[in-house]
Amino acid sequence: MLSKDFLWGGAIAASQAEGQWNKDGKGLTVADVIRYRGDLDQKNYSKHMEITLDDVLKAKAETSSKGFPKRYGINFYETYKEDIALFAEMGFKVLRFSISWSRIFPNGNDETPNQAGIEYYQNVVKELEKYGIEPLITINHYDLPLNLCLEYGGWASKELIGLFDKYARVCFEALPTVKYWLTFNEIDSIERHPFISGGIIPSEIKGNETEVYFQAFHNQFVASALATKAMRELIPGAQMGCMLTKLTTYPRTCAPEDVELAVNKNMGNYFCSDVQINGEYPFYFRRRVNKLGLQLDITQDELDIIKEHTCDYVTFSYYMSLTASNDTNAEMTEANTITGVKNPYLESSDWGWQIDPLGLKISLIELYDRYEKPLFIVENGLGAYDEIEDGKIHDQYRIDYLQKHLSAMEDAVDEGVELLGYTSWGPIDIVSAGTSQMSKRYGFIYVDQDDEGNGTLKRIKKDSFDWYKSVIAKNSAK
Ligand code: BGP
Repeated sequence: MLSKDFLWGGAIAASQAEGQWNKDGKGLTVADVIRYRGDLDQKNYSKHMEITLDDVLKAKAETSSKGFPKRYGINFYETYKEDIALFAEMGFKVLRFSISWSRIFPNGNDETPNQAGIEYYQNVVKELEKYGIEPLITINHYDLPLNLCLEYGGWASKELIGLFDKYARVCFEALPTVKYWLTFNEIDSIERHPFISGGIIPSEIKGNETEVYFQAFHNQFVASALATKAMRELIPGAQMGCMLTKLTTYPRTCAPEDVELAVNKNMGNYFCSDVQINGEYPFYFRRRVNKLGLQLDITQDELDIIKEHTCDYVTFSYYMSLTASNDTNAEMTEANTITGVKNPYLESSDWGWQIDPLGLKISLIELYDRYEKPLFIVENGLGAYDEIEDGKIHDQYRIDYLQKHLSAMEDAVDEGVELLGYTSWGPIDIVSAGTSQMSKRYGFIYVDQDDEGNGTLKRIKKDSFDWYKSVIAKNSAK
């Protein structure tokens, strides 16, 4: 049985929803230089994530938002009051959203913060609190100020640690009523897509790529720990979470070689949350550093900071599960931010993500067993093509996906997992992180806009809107 104060809601990110990419003093972010690539295979996440310095500089010079969906999003920057009213109508208790660093410090390293940016987020929090909706804020969600990429090489540079601390402190001072915080979205994703997660352009790396990524991991861990320290000073009682991409991986067969592969992949999936919850580098990290002979710049002071300021709760995104196989001919399939080996026992979404509700229960129990900290599902949902028929969107496929995942979630809670809440990803249709599509829709609310940015931006409730409203009212999906 879910607790009576279970936090039901939804999750969005600034660069996928706000739009108004250059309004009220906002600076350019790494998301603003990502073009929509309708010519590419829409399932191939990593292809869409590829970018060179030349691509970045050409995009930086573009003054129009045409072709750059993350520059216009769904205009949440201007429609947030109407959209929040729709979330309130469903009975939301929490909304996860992110602050765009470049609305606060346009270049990431400006002397003084941009007051208009601060006021925008204060107004969003005020609007949420009007309806009794808790804000859950991600301080950085795939939209690093572009200048930090170009001037410092992104998170490969320790310069960003102090700049992030300054930025996080401005957020805490501006929003002292916010109780739930996260530092980096899917902090484990730097190796998978270094540009949007770390502001690192792979083709510009001099030397060992893995060494740069592991240095970036370390720098983000230190920055995250310092932000946790700052939050505790500035908002006593607030909670800091870590956030991982839960990529639950099964061995494709019981062959020991497949099992070993799956064990290593799952160990690799946990190492970031291990650092942020346990406060030290786990065997997995040390083993890779030693095996690869990585030379990292890690000081004892930094290790002490990581040790002292660990997180209060564990959050994660879960969409699908994967398998691992040594069979080089095994059929592959796309997944969230990576490609994996297809599981013949599971159905797939239109983007190849394998639908595994029981995998969510397995993930919850594994995470709770590992950390014994409160958990929070901050992303889950089905990206699908929705059609408008007689002015309605009959998204029974989305209801089925969510109902099965929520039921599995409740089963895990019935077995003793402490779960604070659930925020479905994209409660309103927003721009896809991986492919910049609008047509990959997750919402309970349809937004009239296509992949090229054409449309009225009209909001239309889907069938799943009333369904989710009833789930929240019953405090159960069963
Ligand atoms: C996660 C990101 C989110 C969200 C989600 C769905 O990795 O944290 O930002 O976008 O993936 O991915 P997509 O939007 O590519 O379907």
